[in-house]
Order: sequence, then structure tokens, then C-alpha cells
Amino acid sequence: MSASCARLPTLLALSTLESLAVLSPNQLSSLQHIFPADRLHLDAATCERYGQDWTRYTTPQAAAIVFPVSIDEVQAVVRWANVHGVGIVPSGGRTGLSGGAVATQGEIVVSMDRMNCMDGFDPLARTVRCQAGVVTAALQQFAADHGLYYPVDFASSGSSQIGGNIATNAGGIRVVRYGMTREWVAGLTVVTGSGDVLECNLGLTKNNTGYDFRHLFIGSEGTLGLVVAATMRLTDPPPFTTVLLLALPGLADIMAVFHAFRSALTLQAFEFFSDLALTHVLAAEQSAAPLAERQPFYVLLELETVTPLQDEAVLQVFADCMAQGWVCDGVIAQSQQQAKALWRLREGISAAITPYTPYKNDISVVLSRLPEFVARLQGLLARDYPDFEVLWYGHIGDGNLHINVLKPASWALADFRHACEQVNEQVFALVAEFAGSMSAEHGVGLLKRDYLGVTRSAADIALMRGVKAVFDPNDIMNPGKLLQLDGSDT
Ligand code: 2HG
Ligand code: ZN
Repeated sequence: MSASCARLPTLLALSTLESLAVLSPNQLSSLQHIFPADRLHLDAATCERYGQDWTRYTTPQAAAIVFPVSIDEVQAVVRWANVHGVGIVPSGGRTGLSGGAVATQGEIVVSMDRMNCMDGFDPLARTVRCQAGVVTAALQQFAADHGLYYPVDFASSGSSQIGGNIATNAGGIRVVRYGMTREWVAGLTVVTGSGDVLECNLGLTKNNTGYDFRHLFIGSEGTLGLVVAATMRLTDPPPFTTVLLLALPGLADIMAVFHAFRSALTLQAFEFFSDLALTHVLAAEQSAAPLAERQPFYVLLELETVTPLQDEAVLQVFADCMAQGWVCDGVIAQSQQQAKALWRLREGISAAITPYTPYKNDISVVLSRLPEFVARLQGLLARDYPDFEVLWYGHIGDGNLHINVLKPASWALADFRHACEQVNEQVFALVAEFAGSMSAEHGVGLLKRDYLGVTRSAADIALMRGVKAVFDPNDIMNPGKLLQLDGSDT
């Protein structure tokens, strides 16, 4: 085990009250044979904390939380769950936004917090072996300490875990340049819903030996088994970059701006947000507006600028976009500190609006259809959401929009959710018309499960159900997430 292996302190029970979902004495005593008391928690406070993710639309109802320290223990709890017919919720940093890691029906939450070691660094292959509970930022730091780079990045990288990133195929802010988590997994160790341990792809670059189960588990949201370890790829250190914030009069020409910059330079990121989103970040972080005048939309670009020619190209493309009227103002960061401050304006949005219990949509279409899609969506939302604040932001360079609707303080959560779901019908009809995704990067979980058919065909869903039956025949893995238990989504 390497020096980077840091053990979390043993969790203290915050409350002695027992969880509301109760195991039978027989179930409990057999679970106690697997886990010592300091790694098996039944108290209400721990069950509440580990029974939910960043969504606040469900009531946590976990029966127990366990903290395995080895693959053997994960295997043992999966076998226990099969024998006793109790569901398992795999749990990482619980930063998900679709209710994929919530325990709402008396499941056992299997937290990976205590399996957080990195070892087996291979400088030639540029890979490192991570247990599932390694925090994303720790992997990024490990790579930097070894003169390399782990490029998957997002605002929650300080608490999200590699296992969760893999289970949800996490994306983030540099997908336009480096792709999703899937691209960075060279090998995967999983415990299936039947309790088998699979070594998928063995960290190899080339391995054409039939079905690649690795890719089946990536993005499966814990419904087929638990990710327990992964061999992660690292890459060259990031190049020197320039960060710009551009102000746009509207979204109509945003893809023209994208095209202009991408034709001349290599993009590391191409993000956007609306002025309303900016207003919320500035208020939450008590910071000043980045430009003298406010405009309806902003684009945040990060561009590779290694040579003076590339520096010149940035200014030239900016001037061209201004001349075309696509952009009305802009600012270029002159230091790392300024670059960070510009990034805060984008990365701070989600946290800034959390107090408003936003209803989230995370949709995507192919880039070529984005301008038409956006125009139609703007019309639809202006018509159907007249009373709510609707924020636009996201990874527009990936065709991915995060549409967040804020709950007015006077509205009850259930009524607000119901009202948003009414509008969803129209939004998802549009997504389907444009052959887009109803969940581009946040996964399906519980909250988007009933909309799976927007993006996946009935034949797809039937095959998904068949795959689940192979790996998890007793349906104990993250029950009710991604697929309907009763098959009513087909
Ligand atoms: C982001 O891009 C995250 O900031 C969160 O994916 C998006 O809050 C959201 O809807
Ligand atoms: Zn995002």
C-alpha cells in the first residue's frame, strides 16, 4: 500500500436513535458477523446522512450503513443481501444529482469511504490503481505529483469518488477536450450482484477478447454490481492555457463562436451560463460582476496557448466575433488567479442555487442541431415557466445544457416538482424530436427513471433489463434506479 493511503477516522455515531427501516434479528446478527461494530452503523443520523445524495427530493430510509475495507467484505455483504433479499445501494461521495445513490426503501448502503487507497503506479503505462473510494481530487493531485494529469474535473471533485464517477460515467468541464470518465478507465474490478469478482480489461491498452464488461459497468449506476477498484489512465501535464469570458447578446450565434475558436485553436473547455445564473453566483459569493455591462449570456473558454502565434489567434478570433456581432464584450484572464476567478463564475452556479431546491434538467443534442434546439427550447420555457426563475448553463461545447428551475420559497416541494414535471412533458418531447439525451451526464437514478424511454427505445430497455438479470438475478443492486422494477418503462 502506498503512502497516499489515508484512512478516514472511524465514524462516530451522531445519534443513538436507530434507523426507521429495521433489520430482523437474524439479518442483523449475520451482518454483524461480516462487519465489526465500528463499520456497521444503524443510527438514524448516519442512515440519514448516507441515505441521500445532493438531491433533496427523496426521504432517506436506509436500514444500515456498512463500511467495507476489502473486496472480500464487499463480496460478503452482496452474498448476505442475496440470501436475505435486502437491496444494496453502492455509495461514493454522494454528489449525484439524479437520486442514484439514495436509499429510500430499507436498503443497506455500502459506503466506499474506507476503501480509498492508491497503489500500483505504473509510470510506463501511465496508470494508477485506485480503490473505489479515492476522492477525485486525490487522484488529480497524485497525477500532478508524478508530473502527469488526470483530466476529468468538475466542481464536486473535492468530495466525489472514483467509484461513483465510474458508476455514473461522470463528465464535467473538460469533456470537449478529454472525454468522459469512460475514456480513462483501463481496468475495472467489480463485485457483481451475484457476488462474483470480475477483473475487466486488466489495465491493457489492447485486448480484443470478446465482450468488454468494463464498459457495461461504466455508467450502470450500481445496478449490475459494485465498482471496488479501477486502473485509471493518466496523461501529459496540461498545456499552458488562456481563459476568456465573453458576453453574448443571445444564444443564436453561440455555435458560431464555438466554431470560430475551435477552427483556430484547441479548446480545453467551452462553457456557458445565463445572466440570471451569474446573478446567483455573484450574490452567493459576494463578488463583483466581471464586465462593466451585463449581457444575457456568457461563454467561458479555456484555450491551449503554448506559442505566441496562438496568443495572437485568441485576440484575432475574439475581434472577428465582435465584428460579426456574435459577442459584445469580453475579458481575458491575465493571471492564474484571474483565470480561477472566471472559472468560479461557472463552477459556483450549482452550489449557489442549492438553497432554492432546483428542479434539474440535464439534456443534450448533437452540436449541429443545437442552435435550432435552443431556439425552440427558449420559446417553450418562456411560454410554460412564466412564474419560475429558469437558469441556463452547462457544457454547451458538448451540446449539454443544465436547465435549472428554482423553487419559489412559497411553493411546497411536491407541488413544485409536479409543476416542473408537467413542463417536462414538453421539454422531453422536444428532446425526443431532436434525438437527444434526457440525461447527458447526471445519470438516470430515481429522478429521471420514468423518462428513460425518451432516449432509449423499448428494445434497448428490454435488453438492459436482460443484462441486469444476468449480473444481478435477484435484483438486489440499487433496486429501482435506472430501470423500473415492474417493467412499466418498456
Ligand atoms: C455542473 O456542470 C454540474 O455544474 C451541476 O454538472 C449541474 O447543477 C447542475 O444542474
Ligand atoms: Zn455539468
